[in-house]
Amino acid sequence: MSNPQLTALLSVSDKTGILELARELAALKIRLVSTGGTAKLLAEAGLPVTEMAELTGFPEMLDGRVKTLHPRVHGGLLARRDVPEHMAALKEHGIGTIDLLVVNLYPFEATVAKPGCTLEEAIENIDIGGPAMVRSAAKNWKDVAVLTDASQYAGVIEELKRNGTTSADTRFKLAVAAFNRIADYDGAISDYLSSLQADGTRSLFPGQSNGRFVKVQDLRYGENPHQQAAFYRDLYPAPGSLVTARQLQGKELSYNNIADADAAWECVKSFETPACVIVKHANPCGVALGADAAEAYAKAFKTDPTSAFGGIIAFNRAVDGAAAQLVAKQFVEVLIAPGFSDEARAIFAAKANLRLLEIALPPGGPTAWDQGRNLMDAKRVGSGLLLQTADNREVRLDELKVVTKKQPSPEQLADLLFAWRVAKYVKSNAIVFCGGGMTLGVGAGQMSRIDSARIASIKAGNAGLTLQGSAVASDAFFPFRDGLDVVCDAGATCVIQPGGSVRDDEVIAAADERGIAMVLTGVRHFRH
Ligand code: 93A
Repeated sequence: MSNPQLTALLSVSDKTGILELARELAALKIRLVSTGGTAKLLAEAGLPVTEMAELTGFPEMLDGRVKTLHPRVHGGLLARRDVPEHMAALKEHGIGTIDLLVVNLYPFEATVAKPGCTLEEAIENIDIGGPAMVRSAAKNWKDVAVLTDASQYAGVIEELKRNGTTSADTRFKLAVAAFNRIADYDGAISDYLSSLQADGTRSLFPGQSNGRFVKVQDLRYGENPHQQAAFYRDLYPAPGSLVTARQLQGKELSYNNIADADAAWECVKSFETPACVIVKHANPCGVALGADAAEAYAKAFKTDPTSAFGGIIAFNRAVDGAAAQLVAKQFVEVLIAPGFSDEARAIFAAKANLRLLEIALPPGGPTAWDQGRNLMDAKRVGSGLLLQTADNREVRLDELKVVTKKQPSPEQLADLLFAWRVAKYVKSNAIVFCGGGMTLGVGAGQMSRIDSARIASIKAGNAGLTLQGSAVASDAFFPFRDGLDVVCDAGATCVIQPGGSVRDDEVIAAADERGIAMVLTGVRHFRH
């Protein structure tokens, strides 16, 4: 069935599928009106098409900036067919109705995504006439069908063929999709321009999102298979952040992979010397320093070989053949490093599922990357959002305060600072035993500090490691001496903790009584 009175206006930048659509419309005896490039394409294909200039009586002008901004277009789109005065006005001014609008916009997003895009190029790709028509048509959805994406063509054609018209339900859905598209488009323009100053230089810093995020990819599912999920990044990612990773091989990253990879990468990049971090369920289950990547891995693995199975492993040095050979012995979900040698790539190539992520370390070293930048950390709660600046606080050696009679040796101080750095990346309550530049026992995520201490000590025992003479970090103060007694009983001889409890005196006296050294950081690292 066809309706000879129907008119379709076609004006598309992305011409995918437009010829097929136009052919179907023409076959349904729908009149085709089109703008320059689109009209040319249709005419060349032998389709009957009215040029926009013919409809408006004006040539396209100002380099195409004004093509469809005309009452003959907007009157035809906006007139309510059920209001006699509207129809009379159209008649009076010789304007025909437009019943179907097919528009996709100047490729603004793709243009600004190109490296080296100038402000001028971006500006020329801001579509004015397209969104104006889309808005007119979508506002008048009761009478006009508006198509803004090639994926909609087939369904509409099918409906037109079947019923000679589109249903109100279809037109409403198309109108909603149209306004969503315009909102996204305007959002992209607003994001881009907000990031610049008039001379084209940046006004946003890396790591800033301008309150809007850019979708990286849809994910197969969320934390669990029944949850839907997607991955978004800041508008301008901080150099060296996870979103700048290049995946070299392996299966698609999952929601949990990304969360754990971030935990592992953030932790490992906080060390200056070669380090390896193994993460399971968002917590480090092995962290170590070494002369090279292979040694760091071997030590990190020793902390908790059981948990390391199926873990996420991150290095802050390129992975060479020696390290790759060791890692390849265990089951790994994701491996992250600033680089991989050819030999390492060849070894991992045999493990097709293993996801290899390459991320350049942030320039300027582990702590310089975030200086002066307002990196935000977000957490969804109910119908709200908790925002805070990221926990970028690093404690320096000269900030530590020894509060016990016993002074820590230089080796102990080094282990304490190492333990402290690791504890920052362990979920609270965090108790981390360390020695010789490696974790010996990690107690994470318990509701009581004393239980975290007990668990850390049990885990060290299970891994066959001794805690005699170990250094231990607690992410927050000991509220009572009982937690301290547990770590001393386990064999710790020095402790690092923030201090600040009303019972600090009791805890410090207990440390003296047990003959251990204790240093306070004055900084807390809760991580929930
Ligand atoms: O420069 S515009 O903002 N001015 C207009 O009046 C106008 N009308 C349609 N851009 C305008 N368009 C856009 O032209 C459409 O949104 C579409 O993306 C493009 C199609 O042009 P052509 O048919 O010449 O390839």
